[in-house]
Amino acid sequence: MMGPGFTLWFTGLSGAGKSTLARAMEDRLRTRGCNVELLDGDIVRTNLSKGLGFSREDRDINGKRIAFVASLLTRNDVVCIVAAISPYSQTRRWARQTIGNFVEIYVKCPLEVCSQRDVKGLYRLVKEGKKKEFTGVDDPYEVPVQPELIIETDKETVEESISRIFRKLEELGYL
Ligand code: GGZ
Repeated sequence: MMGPGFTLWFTGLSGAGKSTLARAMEDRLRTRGCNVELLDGDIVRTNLSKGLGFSREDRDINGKRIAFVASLLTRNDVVCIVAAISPYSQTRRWARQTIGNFVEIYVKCPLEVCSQRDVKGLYRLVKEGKKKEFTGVDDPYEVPVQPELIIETDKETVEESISRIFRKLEELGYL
């Protein structure tokens, strides 16, 4: 299937479930015949954004690079899925304006739950004082004011979330 491209932009804390939802959406959309590309923050940071840190400036540069690539893909009718903390409203607003067909999904999960999940052991390092500037702990996360959708990963299953995202995409006319 070819259709108008759009970007599905997942934002939220580390461990909130962005990558899980992004990969599930990638699979489902491919099954439907869409051309899909996934830009995941931690993967982008090993190549496109190699060398960048976590200062406001570096996170902003990272977000803008992702948005730039997403805009190229989107205008060529690819469905681009982004999973990046993208903690600053200003950067997300820039992404929205640059990309155009933009669906912002706030992956909401309390810090305590993310910290308990600690999928990568990063929260533990933060607690031990071995990691600084960690989003939600000693670095800001600006909650999205008007995202297209809010997914609460501590309250719903991945299946439920995926269904809600599909319904939203249909409602918005992308699918
Ligand atoms: C937040 C950090 C940090 C700090 C390393 N703060 O959950 P993860 O591990 O796999 O994904 C996070 C990733 C953050 O990259 P993003 O590109 O998504 O961030 S941003 O949009 O803010 O540029 C996390 C890991 O890197 N990580 N240090 N200090 N997350």
